[in-house]
Amino acid sequence: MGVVTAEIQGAVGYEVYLRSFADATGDGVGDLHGLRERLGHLAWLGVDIVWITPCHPSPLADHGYDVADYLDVSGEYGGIEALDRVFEAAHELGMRVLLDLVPNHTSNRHPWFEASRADRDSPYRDYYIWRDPAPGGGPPNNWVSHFGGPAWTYDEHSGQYYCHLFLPEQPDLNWANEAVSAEFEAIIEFWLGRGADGFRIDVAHALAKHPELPDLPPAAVRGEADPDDLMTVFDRLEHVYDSNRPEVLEIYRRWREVADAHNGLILGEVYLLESDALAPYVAARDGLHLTFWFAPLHLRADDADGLRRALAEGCSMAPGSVAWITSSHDSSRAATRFGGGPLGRARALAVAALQFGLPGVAFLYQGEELGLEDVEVPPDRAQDPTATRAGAPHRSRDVARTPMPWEPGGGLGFTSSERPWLPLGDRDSADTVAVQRDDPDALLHRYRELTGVRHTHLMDSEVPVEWLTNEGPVIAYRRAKLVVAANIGAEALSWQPPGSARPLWRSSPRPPAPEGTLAPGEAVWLELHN
Ligand code: TEU
Repeated sequence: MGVVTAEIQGAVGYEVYLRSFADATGDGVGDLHGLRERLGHLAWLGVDIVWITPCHPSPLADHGYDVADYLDVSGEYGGIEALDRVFEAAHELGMRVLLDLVPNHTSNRHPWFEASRADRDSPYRDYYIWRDPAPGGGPPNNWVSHFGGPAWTYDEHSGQYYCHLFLPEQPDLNWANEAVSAEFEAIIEFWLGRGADGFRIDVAHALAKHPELPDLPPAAVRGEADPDDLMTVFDRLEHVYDSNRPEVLEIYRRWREVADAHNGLILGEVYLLESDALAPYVAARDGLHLTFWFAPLHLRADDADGLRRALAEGCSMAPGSVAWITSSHDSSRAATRFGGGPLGRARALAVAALQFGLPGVAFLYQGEELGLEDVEVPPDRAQDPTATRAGAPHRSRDVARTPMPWEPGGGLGFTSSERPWLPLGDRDSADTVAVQRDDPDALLHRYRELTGVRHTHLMDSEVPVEWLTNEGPVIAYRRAKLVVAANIGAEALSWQPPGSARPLWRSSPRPPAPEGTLAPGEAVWLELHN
């Protein structure tokens, strides 16, 4: 399976949404000095791999997912030396650092795009996807942007359209051009040589496009688009030519060689919700080391059967190659999605407990360890382009991106600024790291114990997962002597392990559940005696 994949088995990952993690400079925006000062929290929690969202210079049309220079770090975050210090401090604490690599598109302010747009004869013209208008005028095909509207913008100056699967400020690179491949291999070499331990690869499924850019067929089953929600148009098309093209796998084969030469890790944000489609990205163990598996991130609170299926499907891919995730900066937080309040928080912990017993890497998103719920962001404070531009405020990702609550008081220990870039929301002192650390009953300690049992009960990724329930709100499985069970329903249910066992970890429901039952949202880890 390769050195890196073997080394990271059983690891715990953590997503740092940099702008909202810790602000050391008092400007209301999180930065790398702030992150370095708070790395001790992550080490204490048991984190092995820290993924930092993009920190490169950017006009911030999509909060850093529009990169203007891949080889530097934004001054707003402290510049490149501040990132060097983060690498050093993380390594001293035994943690790896993954940068967020955005290879599907650049910023429209990247010098490559500026040169590409300025002159049709520039060598950079072919770094991007330019096409003449369709025969009667208008965009070259029916592709649409994730954020609504056509995936094409007309450039008056050069008389052609350019392709963008996200905002017009995020022009898509042309991965059929060898020069683009060479640029990214150099970028990967640069950061691995400078102290990064690998990359989370943004939109990893979409880099290669069908060379003829044919129209996309309509999706078979998804009904009519909502005219008030531009983002629904994207879901009404079958993404067979703009996504998941076979050529994309070749890109990761090349990156894998570069990464392995530096003991670096490549983790794809491969946003494909069927395991059959996703498996080829990791199956041959010659491409991505790891892929995120997003199916568990789209479930309703009470959909136990869907969750069981999503977990089992995740296990059906190459063992040890899945990065498990229940929350991210792109989705509503798990505690909210699973119903909010004490039950929502308990279910979020229960789902984490299920994922933490599985092979691969289990990720937490900042604040998940505190049981944080979404924050409602008023329209006049909205930042996310899905809210401000795509006509889909109810889909705004701002709700999961508000600042991390470290300590009680004015700026919650996040900032000394009066006006953080996103509001702090109605967090109370019991939500903060400092208060939860002092309270042995707080969720933070349950998450920390969970990372602990994951590490101490590490087993070979080939040890199969045997499902102990096939239906109903109790999800339980066994791997060798380990048994993990969770009740994600709203009622207490009776449940017995398949033999005598000693407890390794429990989610401590209040009031405690009687012997032989699991309370709503309760989860346990047990070790069978034989
Ligand atoms: O997200 C890409 C992506 O695939 C998701 O936006 C997905 O389409 C969506 O969650 C479906 O509901 C990445 C980043 O994580 C995101 O923050 C960026 O906005 C986006 O890429 C563009 O770079």
